[in-house]
Amino acid sequence: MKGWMGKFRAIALLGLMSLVLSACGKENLTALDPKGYGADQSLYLIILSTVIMLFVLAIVMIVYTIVLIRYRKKKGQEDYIPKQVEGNKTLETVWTIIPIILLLIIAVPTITATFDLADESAASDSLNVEVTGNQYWWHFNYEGQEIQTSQDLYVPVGEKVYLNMMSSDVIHSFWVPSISGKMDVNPENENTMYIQAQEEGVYWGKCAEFCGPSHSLMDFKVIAVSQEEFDQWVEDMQNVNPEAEPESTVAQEGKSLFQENNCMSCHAIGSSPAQIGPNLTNFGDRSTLAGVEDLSKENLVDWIMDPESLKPGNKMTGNYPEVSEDEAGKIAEYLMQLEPSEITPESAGTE
Ligand code: HEC
Ligand SMILES: [Cu+2]
Repeated sequence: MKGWMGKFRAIALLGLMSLVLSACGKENLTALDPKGYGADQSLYLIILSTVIMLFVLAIVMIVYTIVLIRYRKKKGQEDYIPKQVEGNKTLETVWTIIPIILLLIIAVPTITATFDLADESAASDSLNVEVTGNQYWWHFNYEGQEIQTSQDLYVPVGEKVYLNMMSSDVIHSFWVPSISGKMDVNPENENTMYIQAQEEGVYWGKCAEFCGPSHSLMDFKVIAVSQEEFDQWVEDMQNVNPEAEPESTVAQEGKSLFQENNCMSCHAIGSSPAQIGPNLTNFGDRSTLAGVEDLSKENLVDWIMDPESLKPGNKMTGNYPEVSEDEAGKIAEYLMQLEPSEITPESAGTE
């Protein structure tokens, strides 16, 4: 009875795990389908070490089975003591050398890749972006370009883009599985890495270091576009007039409400470096709200009235006057029409 229960439990656990794990590997959020140089290297190392580990497992299991069958205690030989091999030089040498060789096979490419990915020699001729991790959103400052943006990081495909990363509060970790490995984002010191997307597309990023109640909602995107599209995007972003009057009267009222309700003390529109909250210059071009929810007017109104229910512990809640649904609707109208560029997550392809 006991044995039967044990088997049943094991099978149930296995079934549950396959079910849970089969959900891993969402398109554009998987290290197993690399679309960037760092992710390419990681996958190669994952496969290499897995193959070597499976090889070791197979050898050990084969030896184990042979020993079990061949040397088991036989009838009539109960007192038989097999030949003792303790201290056998040949055996000791063989089982020391083989693991060393296997470890070297893993270590050499690992160390090479580590140095390769830490190479900064091209940094001064490349695009540099200052990345700031905040509870629970990401800020991107395109160095020397007068462009500040949040949540969506636009990069030219095929180019190395150097990220100089710091946190404004606690430790976060920048991770875009399809593009590159992880890098911790610390409050005290700057960490750098480069990303190099190999195909155009939209790649999802995650904060990979527990940073508070909304840690799992600290999503962002890397949007890889052609060099021409990227140049166009840069131009569009640089040409934004933060004071521009919206066309519709509702949006105009929304703009005034946005100014009156303290929103601007945290949110900049245009290339202002202020960043207590996400920069909203191209807010209407985004496809997600606060990194996690589909961007629609309805969701935006809900967010403005009650950000806490979407992202517990966020730094916006309670820091502005209460707004009515009608006011929130007008503000939403204003924010949604902040669409400076034709280059958006939608235009960049798969969502
Ligand atoms: C005390 C600073 C502060 C004030 C004041 C503030 N916000 Fe925020 N806001 C934030 C922070 C911080 C976030 C990011 C929340 C998160 O994702 O964890 C945010 C997020 C947002 C977002 C989502 C941005 C994105 O990139 O998707 C919108 C829209 C927004 N706020 C609108 C407003 C409006 C409208 C007001 C005024 C009624 C306002 N905020 C007032 C700090 C503030
Ligand atoms: Cu985080």
